[in-house]
Amino acid sequence: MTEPLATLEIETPSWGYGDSGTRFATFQQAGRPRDVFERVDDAAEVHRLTGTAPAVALHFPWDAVDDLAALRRHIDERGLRVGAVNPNLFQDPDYKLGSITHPDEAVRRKATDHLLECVEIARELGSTAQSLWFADGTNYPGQDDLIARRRRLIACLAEVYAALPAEQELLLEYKPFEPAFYATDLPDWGASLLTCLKLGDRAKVLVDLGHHLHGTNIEQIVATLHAEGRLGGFHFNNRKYADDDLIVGSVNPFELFLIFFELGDRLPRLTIDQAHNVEAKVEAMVLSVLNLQEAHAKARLVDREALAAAQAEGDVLRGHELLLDAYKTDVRPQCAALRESLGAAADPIAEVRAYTERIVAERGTTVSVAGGWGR
Ligand code: RM4
Ligand code: MN
Ligand code: MN
Repeated sequence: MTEPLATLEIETPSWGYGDSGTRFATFQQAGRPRDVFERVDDAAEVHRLTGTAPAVALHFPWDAVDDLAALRRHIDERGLRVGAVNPNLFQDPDYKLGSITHPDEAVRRKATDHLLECVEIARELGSTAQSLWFADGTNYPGQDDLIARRRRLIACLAEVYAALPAEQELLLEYKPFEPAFYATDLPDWGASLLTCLKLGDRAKVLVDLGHHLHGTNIEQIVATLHAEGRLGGFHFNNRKYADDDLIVGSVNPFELFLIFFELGDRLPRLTIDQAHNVEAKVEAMVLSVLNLQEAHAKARLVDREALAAAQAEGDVLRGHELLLDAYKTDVRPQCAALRESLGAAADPIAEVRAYTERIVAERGTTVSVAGGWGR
């Protein structure tokens, strides 16, 4: 009975527990973690309550420490493992005109060196992926040479790929706009995939649900990349408008269900990438994991045999109805029972409130000095 949840492994993001903001303000929250060790503690609580969030993805330098072995030990002691390592190439003032696409060779060198440093960090922490997102792009036509930027991007990534140990993959995110508003250097899955094909087999595309223009059929992108063996994983979140980074499944739960349906039994790396600006952070993360559990469980209810038969017969609506049958099933009791059988909580939302009260009392309202947008 534990099977459907036992196959699910969600990585929660260290940066989702710290302060985050919009370009207007960052609201500091009482009880927020003061360092990466406390961010790991929050991730461990999410796993304890849900039973399916055994890894924590890290962001560098937000999560930088002097002693990586101590961080690895802490993660281990909390019953977690390290997820993907996410280099940060978007906050240093040197990157105003780009990082690995910057017109100045010296800036590209600095950016590439950070990526290489992250490869070593991952090796020391036992992580198996570099998850890359570049804020690179231009704001105006004519600002820079688009083809030259692409050449620079590929040259830098080829150097990084060559340095990857066998156990690490390179995951490449894309995003149509923001912070650049004319031409983002990796704007869509096609641009990411073409780059991955140039790099090698262990370079794969990462799909962030908030990184598409409206009307894009994300589940079809997922199906295509998955079939080609080039789907590296996800950054799960949800949005109404753009890269809103809201709780997974909060706005479009049907899309989430369809994504799991397309994934079938072969699940890639499933990471959450959220920014909680006004909501309680640990509770938001728990809710995201629960929504992922439910979407996954519903997708497994689809009668695939009947579906194949309907499709073969050209019965247009029968196939659609079979999907709806699964989607409309209330799987909450089943998921609660499965969580309990994994030793997690039947009702994680009810239990997380006590944890939030405890961390507010213990951590207080001290301003954190690092670890996210508030730094
Ligand atoms: C970006 C992108 C990256 C994430 C940063 C914080 O929009 O989604 O994956 O690391 O935000
Ligand atoms: Mn992302
Ligand atoms: Mn994003």
